[in-house]
Amino acid sequence: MNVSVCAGLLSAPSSEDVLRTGYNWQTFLDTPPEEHVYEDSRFVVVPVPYDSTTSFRSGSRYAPAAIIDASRHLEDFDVETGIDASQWGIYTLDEMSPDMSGPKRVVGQVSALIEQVLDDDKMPVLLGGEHTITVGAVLACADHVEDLSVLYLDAHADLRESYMGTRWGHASVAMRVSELCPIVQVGVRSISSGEYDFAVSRKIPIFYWPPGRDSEALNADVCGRLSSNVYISIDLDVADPSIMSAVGTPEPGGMTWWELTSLLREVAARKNVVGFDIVELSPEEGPVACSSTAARLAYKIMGYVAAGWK
Ligand SMILES: [Mn+2]
Repeated sequence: MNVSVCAGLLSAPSSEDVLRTGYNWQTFLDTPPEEHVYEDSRFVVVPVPYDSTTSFRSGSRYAPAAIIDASRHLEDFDVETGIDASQWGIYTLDEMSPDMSGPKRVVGQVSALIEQVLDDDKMPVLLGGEHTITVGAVLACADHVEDLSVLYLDAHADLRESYMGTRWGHASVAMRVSELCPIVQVGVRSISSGEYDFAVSRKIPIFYWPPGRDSEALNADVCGRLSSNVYISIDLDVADPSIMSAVGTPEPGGMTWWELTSLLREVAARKNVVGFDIVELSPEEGPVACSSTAARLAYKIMGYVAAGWK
């Protein structure tokens, strides 16, 4: 939340303060320009407005802007963790301009971007866009660290070899990721028989939803399946439509806010989180509360990670 305008009124304002009448800097948390310094930031928000392989309800290209806009209203302090993750610096890149010649090209673009962020020793926070962009991020992370695994939260298994003529679409993301490093899937409640057989034959751990046991046991089991370095990918349709209806392909019976955040908190406490993404928000398909929920979720994870940096 930007308080520089108020602060400016208490002391003799500079001409710059007088001219600064707006609040909307279009940065995550509305970070004002003087605090928005790439070199000083541990988190880098990477907005990727791409949704061209979406097969049902498109519109996730509008999600990065909607999430960043909603983040203006978040408190910097998080009462659950007792910390203010913004102290570690959050830099928001300009929206990536997707190469519209095909999803494979977009994967390459994302990969190059994330590679740079990791080379600069920062944590990428990818805001989609459709799930396809995750493949690019995982490519970069797998290149950057040893012993990487992916925690993949999604209502859908996304294990199709190809879908609607492309191997790089949103329905094949977990399949492509599983070719790069081990993957652990949580929250699945929509899967084809072919995908199911594939997951069994390849021993891909899938924690279906509902889990049929308490969160503590489940979270421990999920952590036990992950390696030391973890990339987290969150398709927002993993959440129940009662809290997240603004997604392209909603599925009933999903995770509650507390189930989702308790798992993420546990993973951040026990593993080295290399980066994460939040994808598949389609802001125009649901109430504006969904954009706020997505923004809060992104900032929650930053808090869980930063708690380990204290
Ligand atoms: Mn999904």
